Amino acid sequence: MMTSLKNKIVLVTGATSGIGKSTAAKFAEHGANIVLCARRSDRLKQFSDELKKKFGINVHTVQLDVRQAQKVESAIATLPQEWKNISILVNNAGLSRGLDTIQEGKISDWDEMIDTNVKGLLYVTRAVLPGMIERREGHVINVGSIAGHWSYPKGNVYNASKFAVRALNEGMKMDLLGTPIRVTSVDPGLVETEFSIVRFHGDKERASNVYKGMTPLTPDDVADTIVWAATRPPHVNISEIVVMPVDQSSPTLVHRKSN
Ligand code: NDP
Ligand code: 8X3
Repeated sequence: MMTSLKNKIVLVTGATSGIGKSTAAKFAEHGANIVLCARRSDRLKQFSDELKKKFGINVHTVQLDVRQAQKVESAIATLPQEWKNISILVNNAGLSRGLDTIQEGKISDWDEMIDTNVKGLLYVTRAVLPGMIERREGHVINVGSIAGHWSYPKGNVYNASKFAVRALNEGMKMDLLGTPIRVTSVDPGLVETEFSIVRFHGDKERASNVYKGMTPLTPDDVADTIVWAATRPPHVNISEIVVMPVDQSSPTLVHRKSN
């Protein structure tokens, strides 16, 4: 029997944009109640209102920077009673900064990627998992990347952060063996979101060139994959899914139309 999402509590990090926002909306469409986490409170408020109105579900917002270990711990520990029983955690908050050789890379960019993509994912998971284990119910879904399967020139630290997510995904499944908790990594190729604008520090023209002449994935494509993994029968663990646009076969092999 498929796992029902109705009235389940789903916590999504990085829910103010792109893949996280679409994922929250897809879970809401299936009747789940959603905890939206991200740093931009104006977006959280607006999106929460939209979800409640459109799907008639409950939404709780948590303004949270996943890099702040103590704040993450206290945000999860002080969730209102009716929001404590998180069934699904989607570790999606993440970013790339810069596309530079190691010899020219900016240390502040490296810190931001490692602190968000690796340490932030760990802090949130550490705070949420004990409750899942105690209740004997839960699913952690990590948003990795094809960048965690293949390195590419100048991807260095972003690649390393996503290789780390893959290692943590594998390790979590091992550490949770013997519990009913499921662990999945969803690893997309090119998805058109704010990702490249963030990578290029706000340079929208450079960002749009990343997707020029090809058809990228949409955030909804990735959200569908995440929801599919979450709705498999409880004895089925989808460990890892790589999802790419038809126009892409590795980080650097992208088919582009010339005009
Ligand atoms: P977006 O930039 O559109 O969204 C990123 C989200 O992460 C935003 O909601 C942002 O919210 C949140 N975020 C960033 N830093 C933090 C932080 N420190 N604390 C809390 N939230 C944070 O990018 P995507 O949707 O594309 O990225 C989502 C995930 O998908 C990332 O892990 C990315 O690495 C991965 N990915 C993306 C691909 C792509 O091609 N786009 C391909 C493969 C994987 P706010 O700024 O409000 O905090
Ligand atoms: C994002 C995809 O190829 O830009 O994780 O690194 S890529």
